[in-house]
Order: sequence, then structure tokens, then C-alpha cells
Amino acid sequence: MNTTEKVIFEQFPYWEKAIGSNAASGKADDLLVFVGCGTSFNLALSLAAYANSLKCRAIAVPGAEWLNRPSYFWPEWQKTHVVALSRSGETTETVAAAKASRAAGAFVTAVTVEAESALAKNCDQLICSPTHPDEGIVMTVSASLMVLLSLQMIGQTVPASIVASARQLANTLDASLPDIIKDRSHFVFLGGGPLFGIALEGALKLMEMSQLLTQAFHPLEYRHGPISLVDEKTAVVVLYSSDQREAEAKLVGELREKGAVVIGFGGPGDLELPVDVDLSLAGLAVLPALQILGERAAQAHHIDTVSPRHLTKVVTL
Ligand code: F1P
Repeated sequence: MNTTEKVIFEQFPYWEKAIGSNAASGKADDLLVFVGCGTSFNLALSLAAYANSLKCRAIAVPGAEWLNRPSYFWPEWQKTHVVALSRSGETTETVAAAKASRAAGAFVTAVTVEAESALAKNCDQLICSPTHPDEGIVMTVSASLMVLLSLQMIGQTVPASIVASARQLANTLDASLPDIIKDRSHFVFLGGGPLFGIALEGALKLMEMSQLLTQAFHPLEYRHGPISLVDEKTAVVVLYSSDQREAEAKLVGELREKGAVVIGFGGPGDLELPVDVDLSLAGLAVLPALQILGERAAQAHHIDTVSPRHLTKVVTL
């Protein structure tokens, strides 16, 4: 077992520490702007959707965009509550965006796993919980932790039982995976609402780990063009939404007819994984399983995820 894999399976005690470690907080009337880069931006997209569903107005913006052209995203960008997500707390664009927002009058919350980082030192509110010491270049445990902490920040209760649900999903997926993904080199991740950011994260994770071509779409968007690429090299991961399961299952039927294998989280597929949590927590519960999927796809193609090609733990300009 390599370190990436070990860390993915050992992440749950860190979840247990983070559960209940922070309460709902922030400035209720301000627009919430979730900002981050890479994985942290994908998480931001999902968190903004969750925040809106809890009646906190929210958007998600990549770090460099919020730094350089905030007025294209929100005209009164100075009067916002910026939630800057960064594992390292050192990513240039995210730290600079947090500093600039603060200087302009915004309230800035940092969500990170590094209490001594530049981001942690340049915020009005710090939300932080330690990560696994062996977490490597590819972000796994910290991604889950930042989602968990941010959900708590927007007032979502995260029950202790989520740990068992997430562990079970990762183990069940892992038990049946090798055969399903053998000979697949094009991975598509579909998720709607709060699961779209998580689908993007599944795609980014698998691409970073395995160097394979990955894509992510809102489920029904996939029929509007991208479906032309589906063939017997395609694996589609569907993150079913409880409110749209029927339409998504119909799409899955079409994809299977065209040669794709389908891994269904919470709905039909060649591999069906029961998701026993509500949509409000599903984004968090599926993350470890998506991380192990990336690792297994990499192993199937003999790619080392401990030193992924062209990647560094922190991107600074
Ligand atoms: C963000 C990030 C990661 C990516 C890579 C480089 O880091 O873009 O998502 O996987 O390792 O950094 P951070 O701001 O969350 O530390």
C-alpha cells in the first residue's frame, strides 16, 4: 500500500476531531464568497450551493478571478464575507485575494489545515483542524476536512455517523473496482446541484493521480454534446441526486448502451453504491470513495500517485 492510499483510508480519525470543532459563524446578511484554487475551488462550488440551500446567499470564485476582477462576480464585492479555502494557506492567488478583500473592507474567514500559514495570519476568522501528517502532494484528507468545517460554518450539522457512511462507501467501491475500470481511459463525473463541485473534484483527483482524460458535467448537460465521446473506453461516475434520480437513471441507460461502464453513487449502474445519507451530506460522504477511485485508476495504469507528474504541493507565483 503506498502512502496516498494509506492516508485516504486513515482520514477518518481526523474527521472525528473536526466534527463539532466549529459552530455556525459569519455575517448573516453579507454575500458569502467561497474562494480557492484547484481542489479548493471545486469544494468552493459545492459549498456555495449548500450555503444557498441553507438560505445564505453564496457564490464561488477561483482565487485569481476574485483577486483580479471581483466586480464581474459581485458589484459590491467590498461588502462580502469571503471564505478563503486553502489546504496550504500559502497559494499565491488565494492569499492575495484574501488580503485584498480585507483591505477593501470584506470580512475574511480562512478555512485551512495550516494554523501558521500566511492565510491563517491574514483573516478575521480562522477555521482550522489538523490533517494527516503523511498527506502528500495530491490533496485528499484536507479536502474532506475543509468541506466538513465549511459545512459546519454555514450551519449544517455534521453527525458523527457520517464517518461510518463515508468509510463504508470507500470500502464498498474499492472491493469491486479493479474489474470495472480495467481498460477504461476516459473518466466522466456527473453531479448536479451541490454535487457538481464534487464531480469536478472527482475528475481533478483522478486526472492528477492517473494522468488520464477526465471530464465533469451537470448530469443532463452531458447529453448536449459531450456524449459524442462515449465508447467502450469510457467509465462514468454518477453522483445521483435524490431529487433527480429518475432522469439521471434514464441517462445512465443511454450511456451503457453506448459502451460506458457506470459507477452509480446512490442509483443504478454496473456498480451500484448505496449512499445512506441525505443530499445535504452526500458531497462529503462520497469524497473518500472518489479519492480511492483515483488511486486505483492510477494503479491500473502503473502511475505513481506519491510523486504525480508536474504537480507540487503548493503553487506560488
Ligand atoms: C490548491 C492546489 C491543489 C492542487 C495542487 C496545487 O492548494 O491547487 O488543489 O491539487 O496540489 O494546489 P491549496 O490552496 O488548497 O493549498
